[in-house]
Amino acid sequence: MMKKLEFVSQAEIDAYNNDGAVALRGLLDTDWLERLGGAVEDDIRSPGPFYHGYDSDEGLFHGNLRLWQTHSVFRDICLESHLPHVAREIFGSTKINLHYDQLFVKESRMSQRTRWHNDQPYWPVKGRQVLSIWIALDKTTDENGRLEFVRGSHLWDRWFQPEPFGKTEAISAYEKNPDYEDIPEIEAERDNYDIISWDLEPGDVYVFNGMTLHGAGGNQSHDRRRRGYTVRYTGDDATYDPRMGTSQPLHCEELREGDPMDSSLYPLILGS
Ligand SMILES: O=C(O)CCC(=O)C(=O)O
Repeated sequence: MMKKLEFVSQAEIDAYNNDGAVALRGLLDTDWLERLGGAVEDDIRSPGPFYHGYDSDEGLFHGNLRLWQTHSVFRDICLESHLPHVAREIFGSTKINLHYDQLFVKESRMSQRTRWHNDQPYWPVKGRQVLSIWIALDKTTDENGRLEFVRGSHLWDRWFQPEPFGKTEAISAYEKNPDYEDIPEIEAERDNYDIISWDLEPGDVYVFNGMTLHGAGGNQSHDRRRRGYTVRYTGDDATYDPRMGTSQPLHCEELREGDPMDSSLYPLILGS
């Protein structure tokens, strides 16, 4: 028997499956937003070990990952909140593992774009049940850098070579994977792509597939930040795949290629 849906509607699941991205409204309440807001300031003041800011001449862009391992608020939202249940409903899976979490704070007047990319080429994970939940901590519009997605690109099965995001990123170059292709000029040829996006209120989220092409404008606002916090989960079919070009901080010594993700880096949260 089908399990009853508690957090998402069937229409939202269909949109995720067909388009590769969907906006869910009001997923985080004010209590979570306050706790996360405080945790973000903690990380800016005293960044956790995987800080890799994307600052450039164009402004301040604080980035970090694997925050759940060092801050209790990030740990709680990743492991103990309703977010893994949201992922399970969307996948229709029996199990959920945390993949990792990541912070993207574009301060006002930070004109640098988030380049177009799809995520899974950066990640040592194989499978279709791989998603991200990008949480808006601020009102997010075209002006301050909302995310944009190429509709249906998660179904292309095209793996684009990872490139660094900014000059101060810890990784200055990703190993070239001969099976990957260079990313096309999406921004210069926007009219050739079916680009979708939504404005978000604080507490709204984007959910998108690990293979969906996405990017974001800079923050052109003079007084509005754009704090985005992403939590990523995997489901039943995900296996470890440390192929060339993937991000070293996501490699896990406990796992061999083809293993299910279950490990201390990718904890099993729901199911078995
Ligand atoms: O927030 C951004 O600018 C980029 C977010 C992103 O690429 C992601 O969460 O995968």
